[in-house]
This record gives sequence, C-alpha cells and structure tokens, in this order.
Amino acid sequence: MHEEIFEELSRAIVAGDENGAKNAAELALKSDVDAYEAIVKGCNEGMKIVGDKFEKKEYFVPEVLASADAMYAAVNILKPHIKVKKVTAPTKIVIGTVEGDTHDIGKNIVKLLLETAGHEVHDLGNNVPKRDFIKKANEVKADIIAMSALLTTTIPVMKSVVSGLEDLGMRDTITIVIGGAPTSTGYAREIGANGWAPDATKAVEEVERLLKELRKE
Ligand code: B1M
Repeated sequence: MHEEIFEELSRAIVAGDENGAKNAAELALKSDVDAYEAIVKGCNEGMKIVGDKFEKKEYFVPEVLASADAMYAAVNILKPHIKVKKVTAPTKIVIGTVEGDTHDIGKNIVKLLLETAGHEVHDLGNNVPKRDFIKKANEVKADIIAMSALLTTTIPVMKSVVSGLEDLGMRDTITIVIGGAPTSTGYAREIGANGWAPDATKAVEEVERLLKELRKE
C-alpha cells in the first residue's frame, strides 16, 4: 500500500499534476505513511525521473517547471508532519547554490532533510557568491558550509569558497560539504572539501559522519 502511494506521488510529479500530487500527499498522511519517507521515495524519486526525461529530450523547461510546482505542493503538505529529530546543540549549517547557478530544487530537498535531522540550517538560496557564504558562516558561527551546483561551469566557485576560508584563517573551523550532479568525491578531495554526497539522504549521512569525525567519536 505504501509503495503504491509513493508511486502515485512520483507519477503525479512526473506528470506535472499539482492536484494529483496534493491528493497523493494527503493520502500518504491519512494512510500513516511517514512524511519523510514520502518525500524521499515519492517526491525525490519523481524529480529524478523528470531530470532523466529532460536529458532524453522527452521533457523541456515548461514540463520540468510544472513538475517542480507539483513537487513543492506535495512537500508543503508533508513538511509539517515530518518528525524533526530533537538535538540539544544543533549543528549550524549554511547552505546555498553557488554563484552563477540558479538550480535549487535538489538543494531545497537537501536543506529539508538536514532540518529534519535536527540541524539549524541557514539557507542563502541560489546564485550565492563566495563572500556571502563566508559572511553568513562568520555571522552565525557555522559548523558547516554546504554547497550545491548543477552546472559544470559553476563548480569552481566551490573551490573559491575553500580558498577564501583559507585566506581568512577560518578553514580549520568550518567543515565543507558539496554536492550536485557535476561534483564527485574526487572533486571534493581535489578542492579540499571535507565531504561529498550524491543525493539528499546521503548528504544527511555524510554530515553525521563528518560530525562524528570532528567529535572524534
Ligand atoms: Co538546468 N541544467 N539549466 N534548469 N537543469 C541541468 C543541470 C543540465 C544537466 C541539463 C542538460 O542540459 N543536460 C544542464 C547542465 C549541464 C552541465 O553543466 N553539466 C543544465 C543547463 C545547461 C541549464 C541552463 C544553462 C540552460 C539550459 O537548460 N540549456 C540554465 C542555467 C541557469 C543557471 O543556473 N544559470 C538552466 C536552467 C534550468 C531551469 C531554470 C529551467 C531549471 C531549474 C529550476 C530550479 O532549480 N529552480 C533547470 C532544471 C530543472 C534542470 C534539470 C532538468 C533538473 C535538475 C533538477 O532539479 N533535478 C537538469 C537535468 C538533470 O538533472 N538531469 C538541468 C531534480 C533534483 C531533485 O535533483 O538537482 O540533481 P538534483 O539534486 C539532487 C542531487 O544532485 C543532490 O541531492 C539532490 C536531491 O537528491 N544534491 C546534493 C544537490 N545538491 C546537493 C548538495 C549536497 C549534497 C547533495 O551537499 C551540500
């Protein structure tokens, strides 16, 4: 039954069917489906299929944007029902999509799941310049900077944030996690970031792993 609801959620998102996505989200709640699981297995999976269809030229920009609207409609219904993990001292994370890049659908899912894991997330949005990441990290005394990029042309901004922190003598106090399709664990190593994740659930796991390392647990 739960699998069918995830599939219906994904189907409605792929079809850009906002009402269908809302109905599936409501059905998920009525059927006691875990809201977090519905976002990961329904919404995220649906958007992945949309991305693949765009690659295959089966979908164009209007279809992709209709799917994104359907996804956000479902997420808005599910979000208030997510069980947020209670933590005594939340990790402070500054997140954003790097300068020159306006892709923020994946970043928004990563942000949502990090919040669900109990972290305090400061979202700078998209098209975020190096100086804004550093300024915000300073202001909130961030533990982690999390950067997203979907364009091969914008990933160098990630490197510039790492260098910027080094120049200011802040590099050792801030952990850097990156993600987004053109990035990889190799790229993270190359630019001196601490961690990398291929998707939103793995991003939460990567943050937990790095925090354990920091606390030397
Ligand atoms: Co654009 N776009 N786009 N686009 N777009 C891609 C990325 C592209 C691969 C499509 C293609 O041409 N084949 C290509 C990039 C090629 C490249 O550089 N390698 C591309 C391009 C070229 C462009 C434009 C230049 C114009 C164009 O289409 N020719 C232009 C650039 C605008 C700009 O940013 N300056 C552009 C514009 C747009 C839209 C505005 C139409 C729209 C964005 C809307 C928005 O985000 N608000 C859009 C979209 C939607 C896509 C595709 C189709 C889908 C991206 C998406 O939302 N996926 C994409 C093709 C594709 O991905 N197959 C494409 C769903 C989302 C859930 O997945 O974003 O991958 P994703 O996020 C995942 C993981 O990557 C990961 O977790 C997320 C959730 O699981 N992740 C992280 C992401 N950030 C993370 C951070 C982490 C950890 C994990 O830690 C911090």
